[in-house]
Formats: sequence, C-alpha cells, structure tokens
Amino acid sequence: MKTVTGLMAAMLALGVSATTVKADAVPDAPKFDAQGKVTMVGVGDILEYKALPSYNEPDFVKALEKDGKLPALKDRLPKEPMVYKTGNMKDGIGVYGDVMRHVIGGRPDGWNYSAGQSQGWGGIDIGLSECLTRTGPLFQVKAEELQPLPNLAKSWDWSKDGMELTMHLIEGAKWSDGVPFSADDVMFYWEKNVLDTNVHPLNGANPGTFGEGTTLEKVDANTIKWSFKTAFPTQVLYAMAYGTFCPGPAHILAPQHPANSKNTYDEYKNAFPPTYSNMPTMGAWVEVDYKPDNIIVLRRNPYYWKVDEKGNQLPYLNEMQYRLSTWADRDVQTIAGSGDFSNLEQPENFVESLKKSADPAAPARLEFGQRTIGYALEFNYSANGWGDTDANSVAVHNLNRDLNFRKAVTSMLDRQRLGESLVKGPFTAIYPGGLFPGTSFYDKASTVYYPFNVDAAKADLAATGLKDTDGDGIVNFPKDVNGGKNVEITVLGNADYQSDKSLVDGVVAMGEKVGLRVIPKLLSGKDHDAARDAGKYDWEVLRQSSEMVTAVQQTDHLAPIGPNTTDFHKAGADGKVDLMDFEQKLVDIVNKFIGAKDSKDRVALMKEFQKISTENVYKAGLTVYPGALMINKRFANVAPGAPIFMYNWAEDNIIRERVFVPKDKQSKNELFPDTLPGKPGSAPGEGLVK
Ligand code: BQZ
Ligand code: CA
Repeated sequence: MKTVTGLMAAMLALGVSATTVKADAVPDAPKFDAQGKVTMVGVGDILEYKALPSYNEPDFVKALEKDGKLPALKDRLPKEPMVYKTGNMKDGIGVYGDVMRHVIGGRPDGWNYSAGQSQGWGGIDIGLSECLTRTGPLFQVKAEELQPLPNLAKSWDWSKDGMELTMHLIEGAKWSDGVPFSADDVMFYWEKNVLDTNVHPLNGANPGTFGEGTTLEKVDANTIKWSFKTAFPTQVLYAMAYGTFCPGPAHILAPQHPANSKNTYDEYKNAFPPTYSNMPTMGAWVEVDYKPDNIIVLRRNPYYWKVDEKGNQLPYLNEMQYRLSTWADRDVQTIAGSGDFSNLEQPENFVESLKKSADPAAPARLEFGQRTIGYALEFNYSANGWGDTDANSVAVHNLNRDLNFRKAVTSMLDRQRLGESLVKGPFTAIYPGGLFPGTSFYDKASTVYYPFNVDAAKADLAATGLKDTDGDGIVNFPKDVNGGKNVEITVLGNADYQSDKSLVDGVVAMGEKVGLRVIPKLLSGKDHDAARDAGKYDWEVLRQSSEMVTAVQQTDHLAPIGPNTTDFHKAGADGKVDLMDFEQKLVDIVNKFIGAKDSKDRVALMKEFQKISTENVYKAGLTVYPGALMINKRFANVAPGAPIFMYNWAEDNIIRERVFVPKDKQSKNELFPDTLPGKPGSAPGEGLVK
C-alpha cells in the first residue's frame, strides 16, 4: 500500500482518512467442513400443545404422591401440556433416571434473574428461565418456516393491520412450588423489571428491545396483547425468547420490589441470595443445594409442563449438577468423563480435545459446528460520562470517535497471526467486524476490510494528530490534549478464558509496533461483567453475542437504540447516548430492522448495516472460529450438528429436558436420589420432599 503525500494532503483537507488503502475484500475463510449434519425440520415437527389420554412420571414420584407428599400428576400438569414429537427425537421416547453434570466457570450472584443477577452461566440460567418463545433449537428449522418456537406463549395471532399481536399463554401450568403461572407473571416482568429503568434484567432487556413505542397489556389470565408502532414487526418474537423475556415468579419477587416494599432497588436485586434454595421456576429442574465454589444441584420440577408423546412428564433426567470450577476445567472434566457437557470454545484446547476424543474408549463425543464463536475489539465511544471520566479516559474515548484512529487500530491488527496464536490449522478465519462471515444475513460485498498494514496504521495515527513528541516510541496526544502525554489505552479482557487473554496479548503487542501503549485490564467473572457493563475500559476484547451470528437475536445489541443496549456505548450522565453521525444511521437501520415486516427488507437493512459499520470500523473484528459440542456418550436424544452457539448456547439448543440415558448406561451419580424440590427459601440441601 502506498501513501501518496499530495493526495493525502488533499484527502486530509476533506477530512477523509490519510490511508489510501482500498478496502480489500475479506479473504475467504479456510475450508472447514463442519461435522454433524443437521436434519432441517418445520416447527410443527418438533412440538405441539395438546391433552393426552394419560400421563406418567418416575416411580419415586409416584411413591411420594401415594404418601400424599404432592398433588396427583394430572393436577400438576396444564390442560394442554407441550408435547415433544417423537419424530424429532433422534433416539425416541426416553426413560427416567440419571443426572447431567455440568462444570461452569461462573459463580451465582443469586436467583433474581429479572433484576439482573447471574447464576454463573454455563446453562444454569438457560434452564431456570423459561421464556415466552424459544430460539436455541432453531438451528434445525427450515429457513422458509423460521420463526421462534412457542414456549410459555403457546400460540399468537397478528391483527389484520399487523399493529397488534395477541399471545395465548400455556393454560393451567404451575410454578415448581405449585402456584399457578399466569399473565400476571408476564406483566410483573414487563412493567416492574423492563419498563422500570431502575431494574436491569440479566442479558439486558430494554423497552427499546421490543421496538420503539411498543406496549403490552393483559387481556385475561392466559392472554396478553402487544401493540406496535410499525406493522408486523415479526422479528420481535426473537426478543421474547431467552435472554430478554423470561418472566420470574411474581408471587415471590413482587413483594420484594420497591413498588411494594421499603426495599431499595439494590435490596430487591439481592433479596434472593444463592443460599435461598428451591427458588420457584418454570424450568425443568429446581435449584435445591448450593455449596460455594463447589457445586449447585437441581432436582426435577414435579410441575414441569412438558411431556413426550407417550405422556411421560419431562424431564427424563432427575438431576442437574453445576460444578463451580473454571471454563478450562469444563473441557478437561468432560474429556476425562467426570463432567458430562462442554462447549469447546477455547481454541487452545482444540488439538488436545480432538486427540483425546479420537480414542474409541473416550467418554465424550466431540462434534464441531460452524464458525459462530468470534471476538472483536470494541471501542468505548462515550464522551459524555459513561465509564471512566478521568482526563486520559475522556481523551482516549475521543480518539475512539475519530475514524482515522479506528482505521489505524484496524490496520495494525494482523488477524492471521491473532488466529494462529489461538490455534494453528483450518479453524480460525479473518473477521473484519460486523456480522460473522458465512451467516445468514452476512454479505461479503457489503463488508469493508482494511488489511494488516503497519505503515498505513502509522499514517492514520499521524492523521489523527498523534506524534511521538518525546521520542520514547509511544505516540503522544497533541500538546493541548491531556497535557501532551503518551497515549495510554486500557483494554478490558475476561481473565476466565485463555482465548481472551491470548487475544489481549496480541492486541497489546500489535499496538506497540505502531507506537500505541495498550495496557491490559484482565478481570474475572462478575468483576469482568461489571466492568464491561459499566464501561470501565477504553477498549474491550469481547466475545461477540448472537446478534453477530443471526442479527435477529439480541438485535438491540447491534447499535445504541436505547440508553444501554450495546456493550460499548451507553448513556452518559445526561441519560443520552452521544451518537456519532454514522452511528445515528446504524441506530435508524436497527430500529427499522426490528420493525421490519418482510425478510427481503431485513436482508437489505443488514447489508446497509454491514457496509456502514465495517467501513467506519464500528468494532475492529479479530477472529472467528467453530466451537465443538462435547457431551458424554451415555446421553441420548442429542440432535446431530447442534451448534454450541447460534440463536443461543448449546445448553438451550440440545433441549436438555428430552435428553435421557438408557437404563443400561445410567450412572449412579445423583446426589439427592429419589427427592423432589421443597419449600422456597429453604437452606441449601434442606426442605427436600422425600
Ligand atoms: C456457555 C454460556 C451459557 C455471558 C457466558 C460467560 C459470561 C458472559 C456468556 C459458554 C458461558 C460459557 O458464557 O463460556 O460456553 O456455556 O456460559 O450461558 O462468558 O461471562 O457474560 O454472556 O454467555
Ligand atoms: Ca512518546
């Protein structure tokens, strides 16, 4: 790439960036045939809702029922339970018994998911939080039939003009403590946790998530009605799935909400610490025991509202365990056979895991999917008070707002080398930013890529007005900015993952080559998530969420359509997000996309999004690669080709409530055999029904 000084001067005058590098087409990803062929089906092939002539349950539950310890099964099931179709179950009708032993790297804050508490990730919140619709299993649904699966909402009708959506909730279902589920639970979540901006539900549901000006009302105990500002915004159904619309038990939460008590919002959020056991759920398993830094144990929910076609109440597995360890240990334990499930998502473990699982005697099956794991370098754009407000941070945030600076950053990145620093071989691919290559809304022609070029990067830094005025190899701010000091950039990374640490190291080293001092800020677990959510960083190396894979899930993460919908640009002290010009265009595109009626409109809008965001280096993409699902071989009904991450994580995608272990392969690993969850608020391990 040549920089032509004359042309450069002219372009500078136009305020256009100094580099004359033509945006290249991003190189094609190396061939990597994902294993595991997915059989594409229709929604109706997976499930339906209907009453069956008779129902069945595990023998130990029958015995407890005979002892009068819980109501009869037919009174614990809804009128028309969800019925999973046998044709979609690879190994057919299952049998009861056994446990799935997860290993996770997170730790539980408490059980108030609606108020933003994490339970430690790794599938625990995915299982506990049933939502209006469900998207994880959509990886197997034909494109022409693609729309979120019914879940707590069993069906819905659009008004003729498409401005209203009437949703019919599952009728007669009960929380795991026997209290009826109803529209009141939905309205409490919507009014007191989403619309109340003092509450920040986990995974970030915002009023804007559901379309600007959208309202929701209760029609009757089993019916709710959405009203929209645009006609047929069909893709908001994705926002009613996991992450953003998973109502909690209003009978337990509402009394602690500041609207109904003297509690502060913080006291509401923290009213259900991890030692509060048997928190009612609509999920298949209920938390019954917690030992700090050791384990969380869940037992089957006797009121679960899903069955198989023979009328067997689900789940088949009686127990779920989450060992509280590290994410790397999850891979190790699953390969060794002491754990049962892992999303192999850290490339540093790929080769070892592949070697170990090649052994026919290996306890776990390993299957790679598509390249749906990816990282980007995110810029904190706030110049009005979100995040750190010291002079250096404000000065760096202002640099981030300068396209010349962002072009320098993207050109300093040798993405090929970054990928290889994680794992050699055909796995990783260059990722310029924007939607992931190869995904349904991705359009290569709309993707602008600034190739690795140290000279261009240095020219862009000079064009930004940064020069090493004191000759120590680090560029300085202009003399009237931040005292003309060296530019020092804090980059946040997640210390829980080797991959994140490797990429941070790469960014620091590549910064040094062009004269940028980048200082790593590696934080673990909730400290990391808290710093991420509060913008306590200048840059962030962050694993991207499902909006970069599907665009229809977590769409409001694509641009700041609301005060806190993106990870990298939230509202400042004045409640406003200080949008840059091109960013306003992205906000408008995302709002149109959320309100879009036809898929062809959505395709056109995402092409526009991809072009504007990549040519403006909205994020500096780093690398993308495939994950692999590792699961113990004793489990049946795991759909082939289930991706570890697409609309959601594999913990949702494989539909754990219909996974089973054949009688002859069952382990004796249940920790609370023949017991059921007990009274909400019991001490850990106490109050079980036995
Ligand atoms: C998968 C996932 C299930 C969160 C979390 C964790 C948090 C983030 C992200 C992944 C873990 C596992 O990811 O890495 O494989 O099991 O839990 O939720 O990284 O720190 O905040 O977004 O999902
Ligand atoms: Ca210097």
